[in-house]
Amino acid sequence: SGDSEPTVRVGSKKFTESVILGEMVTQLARSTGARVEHRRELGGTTVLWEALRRGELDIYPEYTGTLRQELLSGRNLADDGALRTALAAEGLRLSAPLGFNNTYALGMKEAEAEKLGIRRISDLLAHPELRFGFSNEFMDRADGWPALRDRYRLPQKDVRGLDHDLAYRGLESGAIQVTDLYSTDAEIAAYGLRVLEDDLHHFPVYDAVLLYRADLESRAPEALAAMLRLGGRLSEAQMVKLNARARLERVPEAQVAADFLASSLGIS
Ligand code: PBE
Repeated sequence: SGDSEPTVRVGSKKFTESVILGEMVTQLARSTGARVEHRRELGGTTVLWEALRRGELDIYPEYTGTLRQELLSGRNLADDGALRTALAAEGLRLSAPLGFNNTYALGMKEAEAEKLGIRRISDLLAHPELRFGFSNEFMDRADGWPALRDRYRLPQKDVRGLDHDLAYRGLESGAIQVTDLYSTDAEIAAYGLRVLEDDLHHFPVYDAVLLYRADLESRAPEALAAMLRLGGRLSEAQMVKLNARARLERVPEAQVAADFLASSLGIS
């Protein structure tokens, strides 16, 4: 790599929380003087994973459940050590958990769920006419719609894929009645949505982590140490608030990240 190559290449997935976390990591690495590039909203989970493995990225925010159920599915990686060992074989490492779980969940408008008597995902069996709209990635992930449908024997046929950021407006307009929520989305409270109980425990825990190439340890040790300071620093309530600033108040992700780093880690 020549002089024009940045030392650290950060990636983020195409949704707000991932971009905020990518910005935090970027700014932390920059605070050590490193040259850092953030490839924002690069794509879905598979795109980020492949770019990291090819060496086109050095680090991006990921979730433990996504590693276990989707990226490394089919192996028994239930305990932490097994997951870390499987990643090490790919030249990859995991940070400490950042401190929050962002799980998938199914959601409906509160009033509609109440009227139909739906509290649990199992309750959807009695309502085959409901219109489902799922984020595109959820439509074909190993932990997504096909597996959820099989687990619960859900009968719905009106099921479409859509951009996650459009799902909430779809619920508002009535175009769809059920969608996959990300549990740290600020819209859940803002739109008054009911989160259905996953009574058969389909979804695993999705602890947020940083996933990075092991070679960063020798290539950019100071930048890496700075980025790893994010471990344990974000509660679920905190992440929901940060998502709310970006999504509901339309504050740019870089600003949301900068304000958080200044107030929580004293970095400016
Ligand atoms: N998640 C839930 C997904 C999107 C929503 C955070 C586990 C992921 O990015 O893997």
